[in-house]
Amino acid sequence: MQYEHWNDANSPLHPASAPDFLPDAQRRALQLHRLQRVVKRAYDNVELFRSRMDQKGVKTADIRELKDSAMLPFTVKTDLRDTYPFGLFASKLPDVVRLHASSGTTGKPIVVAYTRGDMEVWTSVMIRTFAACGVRSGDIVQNAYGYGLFTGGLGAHYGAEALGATVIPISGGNSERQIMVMKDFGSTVICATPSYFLHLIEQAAAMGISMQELPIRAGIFGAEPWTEEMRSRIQAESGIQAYDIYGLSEIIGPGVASECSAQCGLHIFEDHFYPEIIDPDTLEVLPDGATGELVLTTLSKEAMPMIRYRTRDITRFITEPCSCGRTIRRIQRVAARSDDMLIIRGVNVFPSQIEEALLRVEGTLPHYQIILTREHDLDQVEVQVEVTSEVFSDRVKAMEDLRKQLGNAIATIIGIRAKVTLVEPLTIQRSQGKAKRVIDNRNK
Ligand code: DLL
Repeated sequence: MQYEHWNDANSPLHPASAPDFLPDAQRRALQLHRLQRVVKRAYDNVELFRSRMDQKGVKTADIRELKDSAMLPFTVKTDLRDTYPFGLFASKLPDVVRLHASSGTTGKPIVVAYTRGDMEVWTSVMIRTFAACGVRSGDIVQNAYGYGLFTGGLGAHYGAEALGATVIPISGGNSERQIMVMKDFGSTVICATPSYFLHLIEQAAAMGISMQELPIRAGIFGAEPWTEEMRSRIQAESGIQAYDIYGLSEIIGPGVASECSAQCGLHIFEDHFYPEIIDPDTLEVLPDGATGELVLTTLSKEAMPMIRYRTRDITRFITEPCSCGRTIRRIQRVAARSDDMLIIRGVNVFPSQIEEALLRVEGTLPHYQIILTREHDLDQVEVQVEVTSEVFSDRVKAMEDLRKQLGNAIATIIGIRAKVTLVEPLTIQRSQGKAKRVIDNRNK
C-alpha cells in the first residue's frame, strides 16, 4: 500500500510530500512555531545573531506573527566569511555530523554544518524535490553533480536513495564514461548542471549515440542560472523533460525549491525555509508578485540557522495557484543574481538576457561566453557564440547575416550593441559544474 504512494510522486498521500499540500493556515501555524524556535536558537547560541538583535532592540518574544520576521536583522555572505570557519554554528561540534563548503571565487570558502536532524530534513526536502519532478522508486538516477565539499552531489544522492531510486554516484566529469554508463546501466534520470548536461548531449553525439534512443527521460538541473530558451533546446535535443531545482549552501544546499510536472515556477519548501522578497536598495519587504531579492530564513536548521539570509538571487512569488495542487508557494526561475549584473556603459545587463537573445535565433548552439574589455575608457562587449557546423561551413554572406541577426536580437533585449563573434562547435570551454559565462577584462 505504502509502496503505491511512493510510486505516485504527486500524491498528497506520498509520505514525504504531504507538507507540499498542507492547507495554508496549517502551514502558516507550523512556520510561525518554527520561526519562533529558530530565532530563539540563533539568539541563544550564536554571538553574531545575538549582538545584531540586541543592536536593533529586537527580542525573541517580539516574533508574534510571521510578518514580524521583518524586524529581524539580515545575514549576508560576508558574515560567513568573517566568522570562518565555525563562528555561526549553533550546535557543538560533536553534534555536527557533516560539513560542506562553498569555494567562492576569492579567499576562504564558507563552511556550512549539519546535525543528524538537519541531514534528515535535507533528505526529506530532496525526496520532495525528486517526487515533484516525477522521479519514482524504480528510477535509475545518474548523479553527475560533483561529490565532495559542493552540496550538489551528496544532497541529491541522499534524497534519491531515500526515495527508493537506484543511485549511480558518478559525480561530474569524464563525459565519455557518463555516456557509457547512461547507456549500459539504462539511467532514466540525470542530475547535473544544465550546462554540463548540454555537454553530455554533444558527447553522446560524438560517440554516435542519440540520447533520444536511450531510456533517460528526466533531468534534475540546477546550481546555475539557465533560461526557458535553454530548457527548450535541452528538451528538443535530448528528448528528456528538464526540471529546474534551486538551492544554496548557506541555507541547506539543493532542496530549497523545485519545479513540479507543470514546469512553471519552483515550489519553495516553505515549511523549512521562510521566503521573503525585498527591495535590495531600501531593504523593505515587497508585496507578493513584485520582483526583488530572495531572502530566506531556515525554519528548522539546528547546526547553522540562518536568519533572513540575503541570497542576492532575483525572483518573485508567482501568486496564482499551481495546477499540480501543491499549496507551497512558487518563485519564478532565478535568472539572475544581483552580483552577476554587469554594468556596461552604464546599462544594467544580466548574462541570462544575452542567453535568451542568442538562443532565440536559429543556427546557434547553446554555448556562449561574454567578454568585457575597456578601450579608451569605453566598455566593449564581445559575445562569442558557437554555431552549427552547417552554418559555420556556409557562405560568408550567410554567416554575416546570422551575425547581424544576433547583434540585433541582443540590442533589442539589452539596449546596447555587442560585437558578435561566431565560433565553431566545441570552441568554448565546457564546464563539469557551474559554467563560466562572463570574462571581465575591464580592469586588467
Ligand atoms: O548550487 C546548490 C545546488 C546544487 C542547487 C545542485 C541546485 C542543484 P551553491 O554552490 O552555494 O549551492 O550556489 C548557490 O547558485 O545562490 C544561485 O545564485 C545559484 N543557483 C542555484 N540553483 C539555481 C537555479 C548550489 N536553479 C547559488 N537557477 C544560488 C539559478 C541557481 N541559479
